[in-house]
Amino acid sequence: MAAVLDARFLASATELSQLPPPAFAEIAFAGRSNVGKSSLINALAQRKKLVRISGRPGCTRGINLFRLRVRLPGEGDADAAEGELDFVDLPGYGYAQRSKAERRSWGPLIESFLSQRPGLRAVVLIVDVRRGPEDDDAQLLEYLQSIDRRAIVVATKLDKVPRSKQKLALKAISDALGGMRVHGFSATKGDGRDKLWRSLLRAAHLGT
Ligand SMILES: Nc1nc2c(ncn2[C@@H]2O[C@H](COP(=O)(O)OP(=O)(O)OP(=O)(O)O)[C@@H](O)[C@H]2O)c(=O)[nH]1
Ligand SMILES: [Mg+2]
Repeated sequence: MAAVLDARFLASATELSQLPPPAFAEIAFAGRSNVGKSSLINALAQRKKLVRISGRPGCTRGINLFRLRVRLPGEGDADAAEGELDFVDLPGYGYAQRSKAERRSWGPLIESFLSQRPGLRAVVLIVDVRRGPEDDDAQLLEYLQSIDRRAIVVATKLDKVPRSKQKLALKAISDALGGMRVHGFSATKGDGRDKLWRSLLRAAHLGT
């Protein structure tokens, strides 16, 4: 399902005005620094190196835009349709080693993107399944709700939790978020990929 026919880097920006005007539905990926945003995008796109993975946290500093062409799941192969959508890798937040000035400069960039980008259909909020949502995650979620943006919560690095404890870990995160649906995901193993794709396509108005 959701075969990715093509995935390419489109643009990078440290200011909103540097981004190309929206052409397709956009899905943004947000989360704390080093949580696994870029890895998740690569796993969804089935490309090992579409997005650079940081050895050091805090690697993704600007906004990076990627364009994907996907085969949409249909009734049969004969009438399989295609669709395009854009993925937006947002800079990670909450990295303590960064200078105060830099940390402060990120809030507005993320915030202006989330509030002003007209084609934005959903924001994937990524948390570490072992840590759950932290204060800044909860604040972002609240902000998204206040501006009426759809949030999709993903708990990643699921492979780091023993299989027998995964359900409980996901339930705890869902409970902490007032019962929101939480997608388990592992970029290394591919767990959760199909279900997450289905949610993304639906949010982009490309799926059923
Ligand atoms: N075991 C495991 N490791 C992961 C997973 N996802 C990411 N990682 C590792 O976590 C580290 C950070 O991953 P990135 O994808 O660069 O994280 P990021 O959120 O994009 O980081 P910044 O861009 O720096 O904010 C890397 O060493 C990845 O290999 C996962 O699902 N499982
Ligand atoms: Mg990154």
